[in-house]
Amino acid sequence: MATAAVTGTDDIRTRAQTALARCGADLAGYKGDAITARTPITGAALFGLRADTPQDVDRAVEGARTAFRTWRTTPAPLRGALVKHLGHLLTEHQQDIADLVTIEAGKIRSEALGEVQEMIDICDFAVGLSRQLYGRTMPSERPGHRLMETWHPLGVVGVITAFNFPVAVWAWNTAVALVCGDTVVWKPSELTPLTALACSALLDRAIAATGAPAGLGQVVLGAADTGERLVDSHHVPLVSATGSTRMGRAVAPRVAARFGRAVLELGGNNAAVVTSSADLDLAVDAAVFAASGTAGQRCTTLRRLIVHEDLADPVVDRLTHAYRQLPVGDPFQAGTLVGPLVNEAAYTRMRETLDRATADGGTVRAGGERRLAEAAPGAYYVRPAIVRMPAQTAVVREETFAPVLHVLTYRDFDEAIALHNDVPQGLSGGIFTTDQSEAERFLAADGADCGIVNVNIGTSGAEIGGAFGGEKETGGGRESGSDAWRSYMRRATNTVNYSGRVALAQGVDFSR
Ligand code: UN1
Repeated sequence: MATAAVTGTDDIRTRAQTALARCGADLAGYKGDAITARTPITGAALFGLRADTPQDVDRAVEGARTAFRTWRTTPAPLRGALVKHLGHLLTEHQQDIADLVTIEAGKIRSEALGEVQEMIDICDFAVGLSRQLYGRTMPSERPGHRLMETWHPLGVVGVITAFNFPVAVWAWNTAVALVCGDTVVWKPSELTPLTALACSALLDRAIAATGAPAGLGQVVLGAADTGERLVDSHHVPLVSATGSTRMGRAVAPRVAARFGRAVLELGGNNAAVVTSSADLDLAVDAAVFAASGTAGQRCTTLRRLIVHEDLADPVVDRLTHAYRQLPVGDPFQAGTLVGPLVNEAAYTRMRETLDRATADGGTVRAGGERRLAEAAPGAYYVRPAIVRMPAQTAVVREETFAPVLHVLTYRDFDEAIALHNDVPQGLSGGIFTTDQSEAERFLAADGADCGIVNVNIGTSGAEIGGAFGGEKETGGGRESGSDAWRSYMRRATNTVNYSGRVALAQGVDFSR
């Protein structure tokens, strides 16, 4: 039981200052009173920072545009050298960035270090990619002609990130955008300005060390108006935005109105099916991490468990038993598995969700109560909750960014798939089964309708090598690995005539 006091705000402040200084970030240069950097560990304010004005955003975009003019013709493998250097700096400063992630997002040590590892991994991936931005050559229907495609840099990419993966999502976008020849203006969450300053300092150092054009990576701090300026800028051909579906609804039409491109990674309401053939030890173990890890604050968090009705009681019993043992508390403390919620609003939403679920006939089988309220009155530590639901009611179909796992039951497999898909979001899904035909059916065209679909793995914790993103209200964007890079480039189809004669496609005859 985590009753020990949490790390004091003064210690946290000192630790943040040390990490920022080691990364080379200029905290003093950002001093101000528009944004308050806080820590969910105690809920206290750490530093006051200035916000970038809309004019500052314009200047950042202009700086990134200027850098783009040089960067777009820098050979891609040389662009890779910059990202390689960034990867080295991230390796060197893995502890520092992880400290800031723990301080601002409340992640436990292992998850904070894992997030930085995800950044290092995407740098490796992008360096390899810098020699693999392949275009195809297609057979031309005309004699003496060559038909091919070339991928060119797009321009300035606006990257908008959320508090819960304050640095990895920036790295997915930035590492790939940079090797693609783009430049980046980053608008981090208001809740995590310090991690952003540290990462942007590391990128600046990598730029200086490799002789890349200054200005190709910019950071702008601020609230919604800062983001809006970036979203509306005609000089930003691609906006990659991660956050709530509500944010995506605001961003997407604005980008579309100016014919910009958007990569959206929005809400998830991820489910896993536990079939009667499942290995229950594995399923329960995986579900506990997926549902309660990161205090339920991943877009891939497991929010719904769809269990065969014959197994519902043993599964819920095992889960509640596991939940009772979960150490909730200071994420800096060794052994803690569940850190704090990001703020009071998250806690209020969690309580509202539990009240609505109960009103719909749900039974809270574990958790939901606040912890450490005396030791840290400004922080919001909660026990992750399990709610047995009689049906997939409206509250279950919404994403609540907190650790609430709704357990539903099914009788036949088609019903399980129907329940799985019957939510507005489509990010990640999983199935626990030892029956190959169930697994294959879940992966098939009439199976799970998400962008990420797993077998015998929870819904969270994807590797960077695959494309990351989802369907429906999740926004349809793909970031990170596989061929997600194509969104960051423009494709030119080229036909070259070396025949010395005019030959028209489709056999058109225009002879005079
Ligand atoms: C997010 O929560 O926005 O798959 C990203 C995962 C992580 C990324 C989550 N690799 O859970």
